[in-house]
Amino acid sequence: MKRIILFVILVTLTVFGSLYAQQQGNTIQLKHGAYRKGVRTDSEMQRWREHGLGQFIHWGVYAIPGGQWNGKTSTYAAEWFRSSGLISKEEYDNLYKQFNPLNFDAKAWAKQARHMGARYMIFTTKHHDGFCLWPSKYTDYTIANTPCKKDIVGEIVDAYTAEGIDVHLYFSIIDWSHPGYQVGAPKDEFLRNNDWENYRPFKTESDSIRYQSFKEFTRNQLIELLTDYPKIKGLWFDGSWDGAWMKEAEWVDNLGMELRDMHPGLIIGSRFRADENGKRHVDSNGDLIDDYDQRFERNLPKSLEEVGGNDWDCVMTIPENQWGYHRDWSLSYVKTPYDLIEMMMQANALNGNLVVNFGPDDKGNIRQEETDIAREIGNWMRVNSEAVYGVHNSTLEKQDWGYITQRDEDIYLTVFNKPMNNLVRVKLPRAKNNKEDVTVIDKAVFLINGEPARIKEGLRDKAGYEYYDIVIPENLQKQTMPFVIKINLKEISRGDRAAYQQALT
Ligand code: JFZ
Repeated sequence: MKRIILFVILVTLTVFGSLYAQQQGNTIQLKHGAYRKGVRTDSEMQRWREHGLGQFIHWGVYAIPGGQWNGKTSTYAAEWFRSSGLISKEEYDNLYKQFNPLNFDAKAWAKQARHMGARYMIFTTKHHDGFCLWPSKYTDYTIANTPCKKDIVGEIVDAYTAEGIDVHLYFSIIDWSHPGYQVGAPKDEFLRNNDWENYRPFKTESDSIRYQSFKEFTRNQLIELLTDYPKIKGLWFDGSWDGAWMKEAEWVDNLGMELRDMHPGLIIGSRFRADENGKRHVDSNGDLIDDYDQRFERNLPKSLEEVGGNDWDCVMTIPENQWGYHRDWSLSYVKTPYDLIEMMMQANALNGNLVVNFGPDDKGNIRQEETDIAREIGNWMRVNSEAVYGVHNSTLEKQDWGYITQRDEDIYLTVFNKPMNNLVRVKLPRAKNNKEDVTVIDKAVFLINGEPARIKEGLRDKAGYEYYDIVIPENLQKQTMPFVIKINLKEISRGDRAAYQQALT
């Protein structure tokens, strides 16, 4: 009998044990996947999360043609000009000999970024063409061999850091200038067969051997950047979709650890490495690789579900798809300060940062349109940045008039679509003690002038939710830029609700 009981217990344990394991999701054991579930909680990452707004700068020798050559205009992204077909590779690769940005003034750029309200910036140390804006000792294709000779990266890091703006360095894995760099066999070859194990990025053995020198070169340059610019906060990688790089999961993973060891707190986005199955950004188990999601390039998420609980930023161009300087901005729609502020609030309301890209010209000037945008965003931020820095998704449900952000008990309603009846409707959450209490608006004030807002009597829908309307006063009805109403909620007893409503009218 005892044996039978023991047997039954064992069977029960086994069955429930395996059911439990299944419920936990069949996670694959990965050697080079994500090392963490959920977000980083250290102070460096906490600081990054609170930036709200950043600036991206794409600068390099592509600013010389600025999208045009011999009277012809490229519709390609200006920083891809080498591939535009309008210039020979040879001609492009000699442009650096003319790179002489006499008006470059890192301090002026940094001041402008601070006035705009940016809390971090990302700077292209080296784009796909391989030209280095710092005097790298591992190649001759650098700023040191131009008439300019300045250490541009060094000046940027110092100037921005002095303005209180954290610097992250953009680094392209793809490097067309290095003899060991092989355009790994097209990734579609892998995508067609979906057979990662047998995917071979190189056509020949010697390509694969030469690639070793490229890997060493890349490692040397990254170590050099961290050694020479210890003030930086993070690395923003690009071009890691290259098939050869994606096949190097172990090597790249080790390199990442080496860089992190060198620079405690270093922030690396999800665009650096793939796991051993060639999965980028998120690994084969769906977990985010490295510290924040870089997938929302020029494409904001629409909901918190899309964000999946991760940290993220969205880098955004001002024209449609131009990162580097393009002389001709008539090629596409050019975003307005209003558009960019709206994108920033959308990002902030979904726990992300918006990063606005600037592309200075070959003289080192920031174009007039970008200067105007920086100034207008800055003017707005001076009044409303409370709704931007250190905020997160609000417990209040989004409404059609705009976006809602929150910091502790302070809730910020940023109104973009001003309702024609001049009433900003707020749907209030149920009180925690639902039976006896109701939630009401305690305080409401317009950030633009500090004036308290008038609240109209509450309505209640069939599901028992309460709605209150905030009245847009006459002096704000003609306001064309978005404005912010800061509110606080409180819970009062149902009995007091009548008195509260009475006080509103
Ligand atoms: C890359 C670069 O090729 C481009 O020149 C620019 O530097 C940009 C910031 O990054 O372009 C990309 C990279 C990834 C996507 C789109 C464009 N993507 O994931 O959709």
